[in-house]
Amino acid sequence: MNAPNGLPDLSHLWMPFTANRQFKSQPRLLASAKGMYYTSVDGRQILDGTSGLWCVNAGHCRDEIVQAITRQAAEMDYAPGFQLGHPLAFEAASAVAGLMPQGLDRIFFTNSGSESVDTALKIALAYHRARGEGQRTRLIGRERGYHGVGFGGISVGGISPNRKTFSGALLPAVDHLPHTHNLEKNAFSKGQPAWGEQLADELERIVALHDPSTIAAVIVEPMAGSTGVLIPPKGYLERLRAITAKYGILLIFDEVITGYGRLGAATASEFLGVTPDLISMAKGISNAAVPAGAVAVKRDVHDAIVNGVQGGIEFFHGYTYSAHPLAAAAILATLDLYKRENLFTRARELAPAFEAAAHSLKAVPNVIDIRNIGLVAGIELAPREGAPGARAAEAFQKCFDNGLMVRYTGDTIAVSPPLIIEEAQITELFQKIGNVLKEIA
Ligand code: PXG
Repeated sequence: MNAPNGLPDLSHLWMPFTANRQFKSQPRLLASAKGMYYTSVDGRQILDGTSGLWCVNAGHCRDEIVQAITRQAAEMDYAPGFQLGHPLAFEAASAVAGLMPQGLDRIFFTNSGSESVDTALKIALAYHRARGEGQRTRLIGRERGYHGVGFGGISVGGISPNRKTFSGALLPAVDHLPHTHNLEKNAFSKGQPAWGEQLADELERIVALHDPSTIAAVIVEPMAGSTGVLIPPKGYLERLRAITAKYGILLIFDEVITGYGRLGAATASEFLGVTPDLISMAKGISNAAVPAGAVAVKRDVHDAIVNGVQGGIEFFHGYTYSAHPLAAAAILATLDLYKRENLFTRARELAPAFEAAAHSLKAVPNVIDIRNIGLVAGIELAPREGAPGARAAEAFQKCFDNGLMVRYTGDTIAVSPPLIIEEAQITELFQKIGNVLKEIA
């Protein structure tokens, strides 16, 4: 039933990560999307500066993906994935494996980033157990890490509001590395900041404290997206890799945001030249057209588990919708589109213009940092006295009113447009942000 204002009844839907009461008093509803633009229910065109929620990397409603999903929905809507299969699931796994770093060619499908993270953590535990090191149960995350909302993900994650309500029920054996954000040392860095490699040595301290024989895995986002675009200092990930390798600890890169072209390569791992043992992914894997996620696993990790039992099920884990036919069809069409249009290379080639446009806001009032890598930028604002986050929240709302979608977290505005963005749209995007920031100064 439509309310008098033409909107549906908003009361029943409990919205995720949203101030529900506030939203419903001032709703922002989207009606359709094509290419670089959303159209709001009141008919306004909105430039998508965030690829939806970092996921629509090839732009919206791409014909090839729409057709693939439509065809598959009519052909076979669903096939059980336990003890049965369907060809597209295997084809999609091969296509994903083809984009992963050398050696990470065993693929487990999920439906979301949260599921991918929890799956990766479980694979790490299963791997050690299969090798007779079942005492390795400790997981190491990082402050300001976001790994979704499963109990595993919030336990290794480092965002206190996501944890505190559930604090009595988090995984028991978890520790955290310090985050790498440091404005004093690294403000206005372009690409990877110069300072901070030694923060990886904190892992040595944690390993010594707990003893390496108790630690299963370290999980980090190569670039932390949700908590404000935190870019790894030069040498930092390399050092994490060296320390984990030294102690037989698995390294998991959570590439839910960085996967599929965001930095200018298929993975951050490829772009930054550091290869983990597992990669969790979602979002761009299907261009968000159908919910999908996956974990790419090094072959010897997979083999230790799958060849480690005499017979029967090797890994007691999976989802009703792992490799759902519509997801598999969307993944295949999406990966094909990325390849055909060279979108990862395109992102890499656009990155310098994107960087220049982002850093042109340096002198704008209240901008205390601009950081960027690939087609991602974070613009950090000075918090208002006694009201952290308020300035960025206002900027978000004003941008939306001015036909631009951005994200904000704390007082950082995050920009991560579809990889099909044109240079003129990059200019427009940052000009709009600049104008809004001057207006609300
Ligand atoms: N890991 C990472 C690194 C993520 O960024 C997840 C896991 C969880 O994925 P699902 O599909 O379960 O939501 C994410 C999700 C934002 C924002 O505005 C970021 C995410 C989701 C929604 C908003 O920064 N990242």
